[in-house]
Formats: sequence, structure tokens, C-alpha cells
Amino acid sequence: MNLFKKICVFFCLVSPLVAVNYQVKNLKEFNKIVKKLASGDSIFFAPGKYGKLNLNGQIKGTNNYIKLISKEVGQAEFTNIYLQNIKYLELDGFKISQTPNREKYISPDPRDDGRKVWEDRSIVIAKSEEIIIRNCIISDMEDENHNNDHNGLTIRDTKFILFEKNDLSHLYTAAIFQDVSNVEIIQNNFHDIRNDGINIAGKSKKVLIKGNRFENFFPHTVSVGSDSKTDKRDHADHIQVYSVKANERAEDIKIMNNTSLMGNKGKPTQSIFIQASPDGSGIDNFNIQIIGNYISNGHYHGISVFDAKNVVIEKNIVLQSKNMLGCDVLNSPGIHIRRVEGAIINQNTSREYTLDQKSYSPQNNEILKCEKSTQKSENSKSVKK
Ligand SMILES: [Ca+2]
Ligand SMILES: [Ca+2]
Repeated sequence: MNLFKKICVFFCLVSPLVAVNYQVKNLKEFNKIVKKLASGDSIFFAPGKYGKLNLNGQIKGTNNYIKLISKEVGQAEFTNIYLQNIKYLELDGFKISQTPNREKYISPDPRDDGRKVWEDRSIVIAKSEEIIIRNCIISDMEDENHNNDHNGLTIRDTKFILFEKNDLSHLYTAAIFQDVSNVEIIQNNFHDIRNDGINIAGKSKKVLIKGNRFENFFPHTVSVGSDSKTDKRDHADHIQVYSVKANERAEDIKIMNNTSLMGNKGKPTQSIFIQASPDGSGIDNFNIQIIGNYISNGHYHGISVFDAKNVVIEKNIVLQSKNMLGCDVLNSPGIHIRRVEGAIINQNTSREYTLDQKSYSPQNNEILKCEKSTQKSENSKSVKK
């Protein structure tokens, strides 16, 4: 082979692997190049407003991510991002922000006013795989009114997801992951949220929720009835795992080293709440680990796990926020386990434990005493059990 042929062969082999960097400053420019993007390519978005990004099948990397990057964090802004049938896509540093348009959005049930769920969410990702979202700011307009907050992120029917170092605020439910697998939700900041922070739903499995911070949630708390049609309360949780339909269960869920705070202006919120759908189907969640979390809040459900098999609750600290007065059990977070088979409850600190079956092996858990009124529970004296 002569030198010319050798060079040709070299470039033919190598050129598809050379990543290309693109620069765009509006959505029209991006749409022009989207079909020629290949694994490893990066597209840098100049500061500006890009409107709605809507991709269905246009990006399909193979073994390396196609990266959409805001040149300056938070300066390239979308109103919505909708992705379907996408593979190997990374979003880095964007702001996703909708303008509030409903001043009287009280009901937590979106069916009540006939709104289309799809239109309501800042980000929707479906039927996709290998998705990274990092360093993004997902936030409605930063007003003090939580009645007009939209939903934030919904990812459904998708696998291999990394969601890390994002900031989510001024939303109704911040992040829903439904029917997902192989998911890592790491070091995100959730604050000024009206309802749930992280909501794991459907048949989700292999989910790691680690090192996230939750603070200052504002659930709407007025209740006008006890049935689901008239109950207008938000059931706000920092982390909720709750399958939606019968015969669905969550599997291999790990919740580690998260910080769950009521905050200095927020309302009491459930911190970690896990339950299989209470439909009498007998389906249990399976393999749940809750380890090393720090909770300081003002609601009974500090860590609650109902309907599950194989549960480990270890080395968590569950305190009553110093902003809560008194020792009412309803405003003092505890560790509550019901209808669980095979639980290890080990080296936790909490004021209250509800352990209603014999198969548990509680060991070395610390029980805090409440010292009434305005005392900080953090300073309460403790006894070992
Ligand atoms: Ca708002
Ligand atoms: Ca909830």
C-alpha cells in the first residue's frame, strides 16, 4: 500500500470518530445541524432564549454522548425540553423556565381543571436511554406565589439516567421518574418547591438517590374533605417512592446521604416516604436501602416504609426542626415501618420508632427525648435502646 492509500485508509477509519464542536445562537441554527450530530460531538449554546426544544428520534448516539452545553451556566434558556426516542444525550448548564400562567392553581390533581399534563411540564423525556442532565437550573419565575407553579421534570419509560448537580425551585412537583431503571440522582438542590421533590413512580428499579439537599418546601395545606376528590392538601414529600397502578412495585432503591430540612421559612414536609400502591394487591416494594440521611423537619413521616420486603434503614439521623414547637407526634419526624418483611433497623437516631412486625432486628438505635416547648430537639438528651 502506498503512502497516499495508507493516509486515505487512516482518515476513513478515524474520521467518523473525531468529535466535532458546534456553536449555535438560536434554535434555527441548532435544527440545521441536529441530524448530522454523531457520538462525542458537542454543541455550545450562546447565551439567549431558545424557546421550546422538541426532539423525537433525531439524536441517537451509539457509545458516547452527544453534548448540548450552555456556554455560560444558566444563560442559555429554554421554556420546555421534550425528548422522545433519544439515545446518548447530555444536557449541561441550561436554564429551563416557564412563565407562570395560572394564578389559582390550588388542586394537586391535574385532572381537576382539564390541563394537558404534557404541556404543563418543563422537561419531559420518554422512551429514551443514556441521558445525562447536569448543572441545569429548572425553575419557574421566582415569584413568592406557589399556586402558579408548574411541574418540573418528568422522565418515563427510560433507562440509564444520570441527573446530577441541578438546581430545582419554584415548581409544583420537581422531578418525577416513572417506569425507569438504572438511574442516579446525585447532589441536586431542591428548594422553594410546593409539592414533592423526587417522586419515583411505577415499575422503577435500580435507582440511587444520593447526596441531594431539600429545603424550604411550601405545600398547600388547606383540607376541605377527607376523600380524594375534595381533599385539596398537597401531600408533599422530599423523596417519595409510590407506584401508581396495581401490580407495580419499586425495586432496588437506594437513598443515601441526603439532607432533608424544613428550612427557616418552609412548612413541615414528609421527608422520605415509600409505599406500594395501597390497592390490596399484596405487591410489595423490594430491596429498599435508606442509609446515612440527615433529616430535620416537622412532619410525622421522617422515614416511612410501608409494604416492602428486604429493607435496610441504617445510620440515619431524624430530628425535629428547631422551628417546630412542642412534642406533638404529628410534627415530630420518626422512623415508621409497617407491613414489611425482613428489615434491618440499625444505628439510627430518632425520637420515635414504629416497628410493627417481629422480623425486624433493631440494634443500637438511639431514642431522643423531647424536652417540650421551645427546646431544640437537636439538643435533647438521648438514651440508647
Ligand atoms: Ca410561582
Ligand atoms: Ca407526595
